[in-house]
This record gives sequence, C-alpha cells and structure tokens, in this order.
Amino acid sequence: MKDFKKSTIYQIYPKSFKDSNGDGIGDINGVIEKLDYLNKLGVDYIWLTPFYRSPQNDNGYDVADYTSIDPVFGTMDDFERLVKEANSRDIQIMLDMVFNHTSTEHEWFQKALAGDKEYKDYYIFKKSKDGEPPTNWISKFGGPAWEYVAEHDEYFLHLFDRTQADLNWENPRVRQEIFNVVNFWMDKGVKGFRLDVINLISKPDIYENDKDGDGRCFYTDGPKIHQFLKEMNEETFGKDEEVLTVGEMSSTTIDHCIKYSAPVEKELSMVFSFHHLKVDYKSGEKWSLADFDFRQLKEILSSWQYGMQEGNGWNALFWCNHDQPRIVSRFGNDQEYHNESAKMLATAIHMLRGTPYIYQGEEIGMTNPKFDDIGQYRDVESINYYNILKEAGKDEKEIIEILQAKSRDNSRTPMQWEDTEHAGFTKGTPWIAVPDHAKNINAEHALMDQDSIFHHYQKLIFLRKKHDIIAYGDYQEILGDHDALFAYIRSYENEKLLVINNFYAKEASFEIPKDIDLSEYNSELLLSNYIDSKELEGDFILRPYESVVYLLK
Ligand code: TEU
Ligand code: CA
Repeated sequence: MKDFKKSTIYQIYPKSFKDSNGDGIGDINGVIEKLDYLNKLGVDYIWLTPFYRSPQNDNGYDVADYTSIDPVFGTMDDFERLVKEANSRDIQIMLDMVFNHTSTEHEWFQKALAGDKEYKDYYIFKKSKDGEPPTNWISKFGGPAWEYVAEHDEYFLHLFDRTQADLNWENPRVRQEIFNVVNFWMDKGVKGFRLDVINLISKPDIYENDKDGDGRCFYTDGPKIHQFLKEMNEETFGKDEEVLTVGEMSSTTIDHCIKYSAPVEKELSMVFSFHHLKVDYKSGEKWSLADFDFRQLKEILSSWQYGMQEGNGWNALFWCNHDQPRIVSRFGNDQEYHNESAKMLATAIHMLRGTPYIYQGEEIGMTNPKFDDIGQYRDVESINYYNILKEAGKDEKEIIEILQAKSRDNSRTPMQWEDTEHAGFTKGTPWIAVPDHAKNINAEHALMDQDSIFHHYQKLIFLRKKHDIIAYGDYQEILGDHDALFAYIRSYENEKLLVINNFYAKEASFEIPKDIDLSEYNSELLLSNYIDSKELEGDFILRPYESVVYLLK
C-alpha cells in the first residue's frame, strides 16, 4: 500500500497528453503509450481529468454519463488496460469526479426537462422572483448563475457554464446515485479520487440575494458540507483504506480544510486550496494584470502550512493544473532563467508539508503559449471573459494581454514530447495549437540532458521517498521579512531540512537563523539548481533563482 505522504501525483489532461489515433485529441491509449515515461519520472499516482461521456463544453467537466467513457477518449477496455499497465509499473489511477453538477445532456437532466418530477428534484429549479432570476448570483464563468426554462417557467442553478446544472445534494436519491458511481470505479481498481469543487455541493436552505458579492458566501463550505462528505466516505472510499482522496476547495478556509482532511474526521485525505494562486490578481480580480505579490505569497503559503499542521490537516501542494497558467511564466522567469527558476519553484513547493502534484509539462518547464488571436483560444471561460471585457469597452490588445497571462488555455496546449511536427503529440491536427517554443522545450531533450528540469523533478520524487523528514517533518518559516527569499526549516526526530529559494533574478543574502548552531550538525547538500552550489558553512549569497536544500543531522 502506498503512503500518500511519500507519494507524488501526476496530473494528466487526457485531451492534451498524447493522441494515439491521429484525430488531434489525446486519448487513453496515448496515456498507456507514455507510462514508461511517467515511470521514469517516478510518480506514484496519475490523476486523469474527466474522460466520461460529455458534450465537452467545459472539456469534460460537463459529464453526461459518469460510468461510460467518451468515444473520443477510448473504450472501457482501454481504461481497464490502462489500470493494469499502470499497476504493473507501481502506478495507481486517480479519477476526477464532478459531483457538483452534471451536463444538461445527462439523462437525469433530460428527464427533468421533460417534466419528470422525480428527476426535477435531482437539480435546483426555482421560480422567478418579481420577474427576476431567483437570486442575483453570478456564474464562475461570467453572467447569471440561473438559466430560464420556458416550459416550466422556472430557472435552474448553474454555478459554472449554463450547460452544467448543479445537483441537489439535499435529495438522498442523488447522493445514492453518486455513491454508486464512486463504487463502480473502485470496483475497476481505481485507488484515488479528485473531487471537483466538492466544497460547493451544499446549498443554503433559503436562496437570497448577495448584497456584496456573487453569491459564493451562501454555498462555499455550505451548511451540510461535512455531513455530506462523511456520508460519502462511509458509503464509498472509506471502505478501502488504500484509496486516496483530494477535494478541490474553491475559496475555502483553513478551518474547513482541517475538517476536510484531518484523519479523525473521516472525510478526505487532502485538499487543494487556491489562495496562493490569487496573489497576481489586481484587487481580487482574476481578469486583470498585476505582478505577483511575493510577500503575500509567502504569508499565504506559511499560514496554510502552520494552520494545517496545528489542526492535523493535509495539504495538496501544487503550482499548476489545467485551470492555471504555467508557473515558470507566472512566478518564475521563462526567458533567461528558465531552467533555474523552474527548478527553484519545484523545490519550493515540493519540500513543504503536504503531497505534491505535478501537472503534465510542468516537469519539462512548459511555458504559457502567448496566443495573440482570440481564434486560438478554446476555453469557455476565456471566451466568455473576452466578450465581457469587450462589452465593457476594453481594447482588443489589452484583452489579449490579459488572456495571455490568465487564460486556462495556457496550460491546455499539447504536451511537448519531441522536436517534430506538433511536438509529437499527434499525427493529425491538434485541437489546440502547439506553441513554437516546443522545438526547444520538449521531453525528448529533457530526457537526454542530465541537468534538465525533468531530472530535477525526478530527484524531488526520489528524495521524498528516501527521507522521512520531507514527508513527516514539521514546518517553520524563516526570514519571513526577506523580500527575495522564501526559506523554511522542516524538523523531524533529530534532523532538520533547510530549504532556501531565491524568487528573483538578482543576488540575495541568506543569514543562518540565530537558533541554529551549525557546529552541532553535519550538513549535506541534498539538492540545488546550480551545479556548483556550496556546502553550508555559514551565511552566504544566493545567485539568481538559486535554490538549495540542506539536510542537517
Ligand atoms: O474548477 C473549479 C474552479 O472554480 C476553478 O479553478 C475555475 O476553473 C476558475 O476559478 C475559473 O477562473 C473545476 C475544474 O478544475 C475546472 O476545470 C472546471 O471548469 C470547473 O471545476 C467546473 O467543473
Ligand atoms: Ca485521439
């Protein structure tokens, strides 16, 4: 059985990973082709984003059937082969479960639309209020969160796209259907679940207008959320202690996340939170341009480290996923210090207390594609906001600059395998363009170069297995006021791990904290991103983006 604290999880966005049949869309057989690559990297689990039957309005997060595979991705036989092939390399499968909503093409919703009362109660239908939608809530993808259905003279709730109808978790039949889905996949040998926006499933008893916001205060970490998760745990994954679960928690709090992930609560194994990825929003607004606020980033990471440690909760550690821009283009430097900054960011996040996640392409330092034409974008959210910003009178050039920095398509371009046409992703025409820089940034080059970002990630994964302190050590921030270094100490038994990261393209000085007497320890340089980093002897200067990890024992 895998120890999830010593494990590393690799996220695959199947649509953009590897196309095996030339239709331009990645698929399950493509994933199987690349298992040896993943095995070489050393990951323990692969998390696959949704490949279930879906109209693909939100790239599979609009599920039309939870237990069948969309033909574009393959067949159930392909999936069963994937489980077998992965397991034979000691890799487990984690699936992405979207239970806050279904596609409006789901059979349940279709029956609801046709007027079947039983199925209408699977969703959240409400009467209009004084000719207006039931509340003033706003969809996460822009526009009202309610869609009008003329046949019933009612609205249904959709926190995301209008083709993603929110499920009514108050209805015990809905919960039972969902538990059946989880058990179905567990029976197929699935050993992990990532639960999409799971902290939004519990809606309030009374639906009212939000005076100061978009409505999220009513349903985020909602009234029955812990009860629902405990019930799901008991009815499904709680029955198999080998199953690992991670909840995607939108706009959540540390206190709730402790409850979600502390073992005594019997809810989930760990949580994703996103506050550290909002430090480049101008006044809280994603669709804006701003430099990242380094001090705020440190404060957020540290407060989550301390908070979760004190409450015995567990963080999922990550910079990247299919909704976020590429980290090296965001908090790093994708030009002159591409290699150094990508490695520094990797070390900074992997050495924290929690379980690290790597998003496909991160391990080779893939960067934002910088699409300069709206026609190159595919993501529903990006296209909606393009239109919203246009209507608000922003000029085209400025909108494109915002999309280049913020669009979810930044991370959805095809995985760059080789220096060949379409980066070896497909023999056909890719569904979204491959950026030009694929010639230089690709897995083929990375595997040949011992000094590559890939090999740095490989070391991080290996070190986590080798040193208990990385998995189990306590966290303590040092140099909290430093304006360039993010540094911390992990402590376990008689050892200390000293992790120092320079987040800028200039030199930065490091002073040994007063309470550490170096003469009491033997120190060993475990990892760095410069070939000639020094052993620890005292205070020293870090070079641009330099990152070092010392084990003191
Ligand atoms: O994302 C949830 C979510 O709220 C975001 O990360 C969202 O994409 C972002 O805030 C938009 O600015 C999850 C999935 O990861 C995402 O791909 C889906 O679109 C979304 O749920 C709906 O299922
Ligand atoms: Ca394909």
